[in-house]
Amino acid sequence: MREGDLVEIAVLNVNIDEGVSIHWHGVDVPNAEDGVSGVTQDAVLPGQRYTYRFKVHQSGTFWYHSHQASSRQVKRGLYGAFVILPRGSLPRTLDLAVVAHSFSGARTLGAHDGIDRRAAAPGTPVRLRVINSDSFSRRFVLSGTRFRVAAVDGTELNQPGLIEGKTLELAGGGRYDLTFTMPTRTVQLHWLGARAALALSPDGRGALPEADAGQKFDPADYGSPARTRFDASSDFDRAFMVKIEKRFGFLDGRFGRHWAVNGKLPPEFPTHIVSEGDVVKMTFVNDTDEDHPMHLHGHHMLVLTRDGEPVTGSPWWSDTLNVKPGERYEVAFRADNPGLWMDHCHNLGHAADGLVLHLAYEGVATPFMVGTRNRPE
Ligand SMILES: [Cu+2]
Repeated sequence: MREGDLVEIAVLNVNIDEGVSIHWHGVDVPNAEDGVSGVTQDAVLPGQRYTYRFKVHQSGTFWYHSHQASSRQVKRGLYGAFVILPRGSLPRTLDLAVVAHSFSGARTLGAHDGIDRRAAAPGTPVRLRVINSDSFSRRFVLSGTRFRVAAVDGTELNQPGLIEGKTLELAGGGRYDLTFTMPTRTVQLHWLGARAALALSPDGRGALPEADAGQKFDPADYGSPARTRFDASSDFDRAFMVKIEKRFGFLDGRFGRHWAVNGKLPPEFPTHIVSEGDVVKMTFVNDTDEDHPMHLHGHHMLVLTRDGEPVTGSPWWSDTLNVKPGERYEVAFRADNPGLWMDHCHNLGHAADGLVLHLAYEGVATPFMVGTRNRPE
């Protein structure tokens, strides 16, 4: 589809007993189309049909997945790439969406758990849209060419420079667009630690380049700064803290060490309440020993600082920000999409274990209930 298109997608649940709903990850749709069962709709039960309809105002790399019992359903394959091309005519490009996913241990890129070889004529502009549909951070290497990270989480970067050999670590749910001009030799996108790879060469054959893991690519100092509608020096209308830790207590009647936010266990997590137009600062602190890819629905977050250090490269907009153990991020967003939105960890097992917050616009309530039928996580 293209930016500006009115998109209609009919979802028919043939035989998934627990129901489904489809969320458009990273696409800032109107709230009613967000596809979260129990928040923006009821789960679609077997035999039922549900139609989503929205205009796409962004262009870039997104994905869709079930938001009903998502920790099980996404793992088992209820997901896909969702690519929105920019307006206007495009140069002829080899444009490939590459979804990385683990099926009970088998690591796949697209439909391949081995090497997917394809022919690409030298001189062809190539865009690889790498999507991590797993719950855990995954690392990739693109070898055989210099390249640019043209976009992060569906948002183009400003003046991304040529890089080579860097390890690309993608948050669970995150996306990087990699662009390069096809050389005369083989280029390989390799999932580190897996057999899965995508190899492009002029004749679809040939020796594969070494896939050495280099220094980690860091969006925080990549590309050039540009003006944004707000930045670290803005006056914020609201400021929220999300400090993630583990605490002993009861969750659904189970005693144990559970995910806590600001010292509280769910359901006593804070709900972040905003008014339309607010410029909001949010601070994420990870006081645990696991990554938490924090995914805010309906909005993109501008990353301001990491561990107190300002972002010095291109404006870095994220919808799925990986907060690693010990890290602290400050982000900002404009509350410009009224509704009731999830803001949750996209390690879907963590979400199922309660690591889910909500962003609520003043005066907005939902008629849908989380309970027996609707289980968004
Ligand atoms: Cu998490």
